Amino acid sequence: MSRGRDHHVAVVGGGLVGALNACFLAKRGFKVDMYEMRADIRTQEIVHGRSINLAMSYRGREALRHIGLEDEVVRNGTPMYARMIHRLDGTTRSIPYGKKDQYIMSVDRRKLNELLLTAAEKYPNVTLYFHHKFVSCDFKTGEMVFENERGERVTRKADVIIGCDGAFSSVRRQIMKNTLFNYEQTYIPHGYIELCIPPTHDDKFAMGVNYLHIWPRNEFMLIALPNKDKTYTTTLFMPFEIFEKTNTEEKLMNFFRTYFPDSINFLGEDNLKNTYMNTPALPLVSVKCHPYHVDGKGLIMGDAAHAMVPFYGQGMNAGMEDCIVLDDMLNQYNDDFTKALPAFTEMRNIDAKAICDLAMYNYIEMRQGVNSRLFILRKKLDNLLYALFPNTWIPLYTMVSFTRIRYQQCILNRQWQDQFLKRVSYGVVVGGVFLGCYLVRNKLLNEEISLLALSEWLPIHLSPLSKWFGHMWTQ
Ligand code: FAD
Ligand code: EGO
Repeated sequence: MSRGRDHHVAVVGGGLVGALNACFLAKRGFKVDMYEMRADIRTQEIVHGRSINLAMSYRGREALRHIGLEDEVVRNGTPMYARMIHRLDGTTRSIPYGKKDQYIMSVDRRKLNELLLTAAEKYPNVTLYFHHKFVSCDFKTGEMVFENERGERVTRKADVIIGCDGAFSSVRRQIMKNTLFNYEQTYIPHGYIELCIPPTHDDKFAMGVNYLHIWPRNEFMLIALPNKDKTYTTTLFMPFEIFEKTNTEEKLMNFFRTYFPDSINFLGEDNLKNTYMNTPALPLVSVKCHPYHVDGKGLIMGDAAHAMVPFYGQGMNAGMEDCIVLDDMLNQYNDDFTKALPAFTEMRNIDAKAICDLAMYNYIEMRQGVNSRLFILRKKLDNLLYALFPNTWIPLYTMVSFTRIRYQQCILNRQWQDQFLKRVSYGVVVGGVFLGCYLVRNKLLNEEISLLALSEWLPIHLSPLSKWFGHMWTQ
């Protein structure tokens, strides 16, 4: 069989994962053809689509480092060193993500995509095709059918077809027809719209810059990520049912005054009304499937393989990490796709399922009674234990966002932590009561802190997390 330089690989989809994957494969020396259904975004004035900016963490950065793009992306992004929690009364609290060098980055989706396309194009062995909508293929012969701008069908050929064509993947649909394939998709009741917080009159950021701003309100969630142009992209998540009910400007303003009063000043009333009334809420879907490969001939990666709800900020990061995993497999099997592709499924399926579950769990947890006070306490407790036992006690968010510990292992570690907390929590609480009484009597702690600690640490320890995962993983 043909290997290495003379091997033709087709990458379907020129989004974040497709363009990055083209770079990875080109670097290995394959002849790469990338097919994107849309126009070249670098030539477009307005690009329609989802989410304007994204939180990039360690896994995404590591993937970019492999192809020498990390520094440029970091230069173009805005670091977020902490989350800023906005309480209902308008007061804010910030809790750092970790040590100074542990931060997530707000990156512009379009800029990142453009950078990746330009990087891919620089390889002499890469060809980019736009206006090529993948329609179908035969994995045995490697023949693919595309539809061009004028609706005409064109046929192309490749030795390996890799689908990086997003949550509604056509390549996946093709795999579904051909082989034993398990597939599961879940729409959640929530949808989202994006709003924009403009700069202030004197051209400054309206809020703290280097934060991920979160307004946790159970059923409703608002988040804001900073952009380079001093705006924030603000995302409102809420049930479609509420979107439909909130259908007049008056109802909208009442809703915001009730749940996000401080955000109105930042957004501006007219801006808020205009955007809300003129943009439809978009759905959120979670996809799990197995396997990801068809013999040594086909593969799906990124959202095509594992779309997830955005409540962990890991979709793009996981998709980019896929590219590292495939690269590792090709190293291990000396560019033999018949061995590397099954190995990719074997390695990645477990971890993709894990991060899909973690994202869904965050959705459930944030909805079910995680008010701002509990959120702050849980994060503080995590940070405290992390500071005390940096090697043993790594908070879940830290494992997921600042390490490349396998997603599945992150869950297992967290289960161990929860088990441990459960066992010692009674002792800690009893000891804490005595210590607390002692400290209060000696006026060493103010009343608020000790009361909060006593009344809320216990329920946090006994959070249903471990039970929930215990249930899931023993099924
Ligand atoms: P896509 O970005 O969907 O790209 C697929 C590409 O394939 C597109 O260019 C499309 O035009 C093309 N295509 C589709 N069908 C065909 C076809 N038939 N033929 C040819 N081309 C085709 N992730 C994070 O890591 N951090 C975040 O903060 C974050 N926030 C998010 C917020 C929201 C609201 C949403 C919805 C998602 C968020 N994500 C985030 C997830 C992230 O957007 C995705 O995981 C990521 O875009 C997946 O990249 P992809 O290349 O696999 O798919
Ligand atoms: C209790 C409450 C325990 C995406 C909440 C854990 C996600 C979850 C959507 C944040 C950060 C990047 C994000 C944290 C938790 C992006 C993220 C988090 C959101 C929503 C998001 C955090 C885009 C969950 N990271 N995160 O710890 O700061 O904690 F709020 Cl709605």
